[in-house]
Amino acid sequence: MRNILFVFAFLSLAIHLFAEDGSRLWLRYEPLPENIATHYSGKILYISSVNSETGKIIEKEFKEAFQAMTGKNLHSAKMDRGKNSICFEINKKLPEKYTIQTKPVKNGNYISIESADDKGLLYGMFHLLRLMQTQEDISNLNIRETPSYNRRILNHWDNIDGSIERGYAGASLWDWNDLPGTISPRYTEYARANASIGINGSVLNNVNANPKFISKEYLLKAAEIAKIFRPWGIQVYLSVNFSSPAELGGLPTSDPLDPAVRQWWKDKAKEIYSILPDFGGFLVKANSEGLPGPQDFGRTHADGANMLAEALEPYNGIVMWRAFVYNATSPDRAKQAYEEFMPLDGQFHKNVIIQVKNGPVDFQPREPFTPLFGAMQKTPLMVEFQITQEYLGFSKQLAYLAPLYKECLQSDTYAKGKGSTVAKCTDGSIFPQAITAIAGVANTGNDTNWTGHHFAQSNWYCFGRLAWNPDLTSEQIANEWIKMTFTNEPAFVEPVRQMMLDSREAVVNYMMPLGLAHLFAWEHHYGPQPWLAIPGARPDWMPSYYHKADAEGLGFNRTTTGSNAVSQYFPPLRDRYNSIETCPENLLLWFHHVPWNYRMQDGNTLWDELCYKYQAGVTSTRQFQNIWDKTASYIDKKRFDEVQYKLKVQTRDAIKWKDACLLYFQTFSRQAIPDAVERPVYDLEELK
Ligand code: GCW
Repeated sequence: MRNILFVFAFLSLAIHLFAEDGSRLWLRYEPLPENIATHYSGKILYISSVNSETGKIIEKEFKEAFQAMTGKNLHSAKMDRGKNSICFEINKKLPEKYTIQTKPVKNGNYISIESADDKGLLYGMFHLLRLMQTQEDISNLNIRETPSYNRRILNHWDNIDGSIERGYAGASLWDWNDLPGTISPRYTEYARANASIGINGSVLNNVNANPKFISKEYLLKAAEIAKIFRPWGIQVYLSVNFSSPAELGGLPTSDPLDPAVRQWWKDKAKEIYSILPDFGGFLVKANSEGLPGPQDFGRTHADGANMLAEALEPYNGIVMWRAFVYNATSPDRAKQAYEEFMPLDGQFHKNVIIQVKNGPVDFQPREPFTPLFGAMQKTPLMVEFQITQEYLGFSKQLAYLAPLYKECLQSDTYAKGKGSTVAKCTDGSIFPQAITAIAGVANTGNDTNWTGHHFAQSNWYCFGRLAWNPDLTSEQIANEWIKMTFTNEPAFVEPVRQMMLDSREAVVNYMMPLGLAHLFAWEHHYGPQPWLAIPGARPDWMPSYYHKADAEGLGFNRTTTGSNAVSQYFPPLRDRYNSIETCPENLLLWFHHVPWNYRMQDGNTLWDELCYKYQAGVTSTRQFQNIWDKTASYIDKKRFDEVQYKLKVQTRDAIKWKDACLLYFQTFSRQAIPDAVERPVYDLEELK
């Protein structure tokens, strides 16, 4: 009995060597089943010509992972490519970023990972480990990989005081107070996680930028972070405040055409590169939401961006200038980025790239793509996605975002005929461009599990994977992520994958279906407040600006008889959106003001359809609870319980969304909620 207890205690110690608290992300390297493990036996690590810091990282990571997964030790050798060895080799002439191939050798074969540089070998290593973790067959490999975008960047909206704008996973990872003296071990963990999914850049601070971030004091702090990131292939970038010359430098102006201001930025760039030799460049939010910019001095976005670009050019730095601009008086916010930036096409310096949010308003659960994609043909553009779930339920709700990202990247702009997808218009394949990039607003924080919700890790993961290759399917990515993060057990993987794939549409349905947008509560953007009307507040911050509900119907008329936003798209898309008959129903209320009794494709009236959509959203969240409850035996109790609790909150809040929106819109439609829809459990007045 005592022995049994002892064995049991030993086993559970072994099993819980690492707490399953989500901190290990998708890099858990769980032991492989015996039959698979034997298959990998006898392989030797062989690294040639990689003596860099990165080379050391590869050797350590691969050995540890291999040992953890197979129980077998690898021996480093620098001599020959023996049978069953795994070789990491620099091949300067390789056209791809890396290859992983099975190659013959005397009496057998070996695995060869090749790249022109050590960063490529790092990515190749993580690729091979991923194949092992997901129990793929690695006996006959012929993999050639090249990333679609050269710069794959996380944007952190992290502030100097450690808070994170729209962050739902604790405080900032960067301990500005303790830097540069104290280095958190999480900097390395963060860099490693990013490298494992191909992310190679990080903007450390909020686009609502404190000028102090480019003071010498803070540059020295950022330099310590950069030192940790460097061998993992991650470049540091900073957001800058356009008024820095005045606010930090004490100049009387920050006018971009003022010679003293231009010189100030040149000197600043010189200082930055003396401290951060491989600094990536600036991210700029200017003349947006009250932030300063060139228009304050009667200058254009191009004047502002080009001044910064000239300062960074000698050091190969770039400027990512955001197109997120809108003002309170515009009759249609969705048109503004296009109106302000199109006239400037071709006027930007060659190291400027315009960073454009995926949709024309603001990271809503569903928007059409921003019409600047495909339209600005003489200026490089990059997509900005939001990984943090500002408008998709924070870290309280499960919403797997690969389908949202892909919907945008695969949208056909028709800029150069059929097939001119947003991805192709931004990756250099249609419009040759010196810089290609893609950005995601990070959802990381100092929570133990990094992202608050265990499933929110999948959004960090899928952003990286799609930034590398937008052609991967949402399903494929979910599959990998689930297997690495939880278990390879099919009885777990399959239903959980389906839940993930359905989750974004569920959120759309219970929050704002059929093309509705911005029904969010004031400021925090979590719950519904479609009725919100604050006297004197900016009209474009009020939900009624977007839904336009009245006795006749619902939705924003953006057709040729309305704001004419449709004209910003190329034909035939423009015409498709313009006609109520051909407009995709999932964007109907984005483009049209639709009568309550309008017949939808399935024969329902708009009102009934709207009710069914809200119900479908709630029903999905119930299904997620059911699916999850059946998974308890496959995973650890801690993560099971935490996800179970969050799914309960999600259903509760989905019901709130449904009741709030239907009861409010009912005051306009004056029609009954169909029988098949659950009766409201809240009162409108109570919700208000
Ligand atoms: O989505 C909105 C957010 C702001 C954010 C802004 C932006 C950083 O509500 O918090 O500010 O967009 O993207 O600049």
